[in-house]
Amino acid sequence: MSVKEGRVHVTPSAVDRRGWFERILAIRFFEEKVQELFMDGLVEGTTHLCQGQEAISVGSTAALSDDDYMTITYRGHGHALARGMPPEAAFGELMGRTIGCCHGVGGSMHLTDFSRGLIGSFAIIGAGLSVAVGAALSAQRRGDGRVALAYCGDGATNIGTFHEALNMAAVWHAPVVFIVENNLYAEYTPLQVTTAVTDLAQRGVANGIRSRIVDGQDVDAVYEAVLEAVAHARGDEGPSLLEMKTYRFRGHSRTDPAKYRSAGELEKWLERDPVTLLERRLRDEGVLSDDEAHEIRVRVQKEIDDAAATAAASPPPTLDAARAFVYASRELR
Ligand SMILES: Cc1ncc(C[n+]2csc(CCOP(=O)(O)OP(=O)(O)O)c2C)c(N)n1
Ligand SMILES: [Mg+2]
Repeated sequence: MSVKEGRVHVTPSAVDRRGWFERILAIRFFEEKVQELFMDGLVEGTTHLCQGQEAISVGSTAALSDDDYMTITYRGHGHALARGMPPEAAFGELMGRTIGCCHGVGGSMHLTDFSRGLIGSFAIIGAGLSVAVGAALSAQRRGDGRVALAYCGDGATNIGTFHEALNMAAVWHAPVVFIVENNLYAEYTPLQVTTAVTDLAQRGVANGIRSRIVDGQDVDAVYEAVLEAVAHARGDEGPSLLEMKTYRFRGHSRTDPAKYRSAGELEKWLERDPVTLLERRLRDEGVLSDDEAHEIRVRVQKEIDDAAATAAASPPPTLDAARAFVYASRELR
């Protein structure tokens, strides 16, 4: 199911896809728990949930090798979990506990784990794109075949850095894949108010980058598109941009009730819930039985609840920790 040593396995196995179902559910349950913890005052600051967009995290990370790079955004809980971050490390970071992936000093918008190629999660929109181009260029120089995957939202495509990163990647033929998660809103503003084009893939084309529009609700479609783009990048055929059409089921952040949506819009998108779509397809194909689906749901929910409890029992960092991680050690390079 992955791209390794130049081989591309396009057809994922039944075992792989059952694994995707577990992962997509884990992200959905994780985000529901985060909202609960936030309302209970256990998550400080803010938090940005990704319900509705989980197929993108799961499908895209499934197409990567273990040593590839990823830069993600503040809406990145799902990406970190899909990349293999243990839920207690993600919960711990959100709750400011030492068990957190950044020892509890980063918070919700900073889920980073170098051991998994998660080289940064960025609150400044568009910032991760240029970092991914840099990582891709480092791989190109070393000739180690690594690829960088950079995620951003639709709003980020109006930021100067977006165009700078795309242009540099195109000019230098960087092995990077840009994934634009077009969920139709930047904070509380609909896309058409801020952006003159409807299909953001056009912006890749304008920068000389191979670009595609992908159904972001369909994990199989996401996997296939990213697998192809990654194979191009690894084969020295340059960068790609994939515009994933998607939707967030919750508000932008915290307690945003998302009253700015048009009537019936959420309901229309809920009909294409990525979790339901995958479950229905796996059942129709006979890959997942009713009993198996039930067993997975119960097990994954328990794993998420247990992880939240484990994180909550972890102590907060001491003041020394604030100074301890300011500079990178040589081992991180
Ligand atoms: C450079 C910069 N400008 C403004 C902001 C404030 N801001 C935070 S999220 C956001 C909207 C981004 O929308 P989008 O890129 O579509 O991502 P989404 O939240 O929908 O995932 C804005 C403007 C910021 N974080 N960084
Ligand atoms: Mg958006």
